[in-house]
Amino acid sequence: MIIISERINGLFGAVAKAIDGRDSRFIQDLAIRQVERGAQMLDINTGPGREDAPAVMEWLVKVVQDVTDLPLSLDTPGQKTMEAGLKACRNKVIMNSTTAERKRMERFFPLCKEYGTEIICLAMDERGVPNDAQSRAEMAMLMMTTAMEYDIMPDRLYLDPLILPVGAAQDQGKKIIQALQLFQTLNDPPPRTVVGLSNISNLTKERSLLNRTYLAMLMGAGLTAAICDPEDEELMRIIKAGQVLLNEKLYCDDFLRA
Ligand code: THG
Repeated sequence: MIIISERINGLFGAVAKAIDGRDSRFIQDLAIRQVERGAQMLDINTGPGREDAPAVMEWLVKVVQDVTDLPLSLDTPGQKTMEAGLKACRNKVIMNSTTAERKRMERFFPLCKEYGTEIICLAMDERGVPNDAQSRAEMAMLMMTTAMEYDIMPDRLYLDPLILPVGAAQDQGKKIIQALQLFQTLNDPPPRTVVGLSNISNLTKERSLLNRTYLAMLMGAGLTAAICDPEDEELMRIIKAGQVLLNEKLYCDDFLRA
């Protein structure tokens, strides 16, 4: 399981404030803390409603790269913002993300090829997020075959079934697990998968409990990577235990302390 930190995101009030004040120390301390807590990749998101998103993305990438060599996941639907991030990046990059919308694929797959990145493919299109596993898999397949037309092989993709909040779409939790399993049958070797874990608990009171319970289920279904909060210690304990149980880490009596 690859841990991608969700914390460098203008959605968080303190991060938005640091962006407004171009407080590079705050962002760098935050980035270093993510690495120390076990993040293996950092998601970078300028946050909602910014006219200067391309400039902010460029600034965030530069500031973060000054303190870490970890791969960066550039999280934006905007072409200009994505390009600004790609230009500034010398670390390994994952574009986050394309959807199955033709226009979005036509913009983002050429960038993926030009910059030699990996790319996350979200199972949604202009009609929104489908409400069953089969339709999600059909969209994933469409993105996979379209990527190949741009010479982007499936091993450069991460397929994302798109987690919806349990409070708003309770029937989706199980369907997302089924979608994740279906995705892995679409190619050989099985395509990699990713989720934005905290979506599941949006606007609920027991965020950590829901996040970590769901993550254990997703790990059991073969999830490759999760965008999540490495500062959630209970979540990180579950990940470690899960890795032992899935034979990804060697068992020893002290594994939780190791
Ligand atoms: N898939 C992919 N990328 C994604 C998502 C996904 N990127 C964005 C998101 N979903 C994952 N990242 C977050 C980041 C923060 C939160 C949830 C998901 C979050 N933030 C608090 C909230 O909204 O309540 C902010 C609290 C605060 O204001 O301090 O929960 O699914 N590929």
